[in-house]
Amino acid sequence: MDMSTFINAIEIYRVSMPLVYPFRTAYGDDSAIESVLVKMTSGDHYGWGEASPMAAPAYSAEWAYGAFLMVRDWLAPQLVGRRIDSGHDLQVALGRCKGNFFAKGSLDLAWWDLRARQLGQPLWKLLGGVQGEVEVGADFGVMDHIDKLLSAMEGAVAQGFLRVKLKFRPGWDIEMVRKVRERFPHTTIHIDCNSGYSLSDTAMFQALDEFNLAMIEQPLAHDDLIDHAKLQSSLRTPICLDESITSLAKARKAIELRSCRWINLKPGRVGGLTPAIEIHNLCQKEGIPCWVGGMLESAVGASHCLALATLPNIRYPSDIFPSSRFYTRDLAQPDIRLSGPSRISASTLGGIGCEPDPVELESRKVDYARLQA
Ligand code: OSB
Ligand code: MG
Repeated sequence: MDMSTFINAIEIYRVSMPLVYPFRTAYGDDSAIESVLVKMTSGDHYGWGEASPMAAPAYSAEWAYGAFLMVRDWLAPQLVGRRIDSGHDLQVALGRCKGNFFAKGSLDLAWWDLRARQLGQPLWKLLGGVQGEVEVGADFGVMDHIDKLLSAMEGAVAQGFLRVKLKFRPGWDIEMVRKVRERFPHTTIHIDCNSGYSLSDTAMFQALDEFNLAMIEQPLAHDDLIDHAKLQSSLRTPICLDESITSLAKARKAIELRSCRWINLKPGRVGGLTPAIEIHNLCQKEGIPCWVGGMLESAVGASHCLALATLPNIRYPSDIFPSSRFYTRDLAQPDIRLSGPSRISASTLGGIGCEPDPVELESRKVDYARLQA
């Protein structure tokens, strides 16, 4: 088989996917997820990628419409009509453009799916995964009342979820954790602050130490490493960085500065699977465990996350959820389902093993572009 990958065409879809209920975090409330799906074609083969930076530039500086334009006008033109034989080649080709990690990530993911389909191999095996079934957690956003959260948690614990992640923001904070801990003294719990705090909140984070949280995800600014190092040195509870880790270089600096003891790996946030694997390998060497985060992607993006989560230094249940958690009908099929309590299996088919349903894709489509060699 000819294993060179000449990129004949790239198609880009901006879609809006209504959520079953609004997702509420420290950075805002969303009732639909805007996402960008990318189809990369080489000869008879194709692969799918996804960028899901959210509709507004509130989680990071990127946003879905911006990512669509970025891929259309700057990134895809660097690839179409060229041979791209590795993730490294692709990153070099896109490297002239600064930042825009989610946008770059959509193309990197599409390339990996394409390559795995060309080889007729499941993506997780091509990435070097150790086993096809991964551990996943439950997570809960901000709710109207603590009783709603407690009963939702009862359900998750009864279903056997191995850990629960709680969104944490001013007004839904330490008192919420106190009540949850009272009711669930032994459950593995962590909080995600989505960069809602500053060093002036150090005393509050120190007070959280008594609740034995598994970690505190991204307490401080989205682009900070230094204040996180200061905060970490004053806490027993480990800090996990999410937003702050946008590249291999940032991961190296975070480790050197001791800004965190865990890293939440999101392929989109770091520019794709190629840099995500590099960060994973660096963390493994440096003794920093990782887990995989999600952005409420369709099954396309979630399947890439699943493949990444099969790597050996993924040591905490990941934020990968059954499609029904967020969507009445997933844009892609087959959708994501639990394979057992707190477990999801990566597909045994070639590539990521799923793709957008054409009817669903058409009905969710807001913008479309096609570049051809
Ligand atoms: O910070 O981890 C985050 C979802 C969208 C944007 C940012 C984040 C999240 C999550 C993922 O928390 C958890 C989930 O998919 O419910
Ligand atoms: Mg997070």
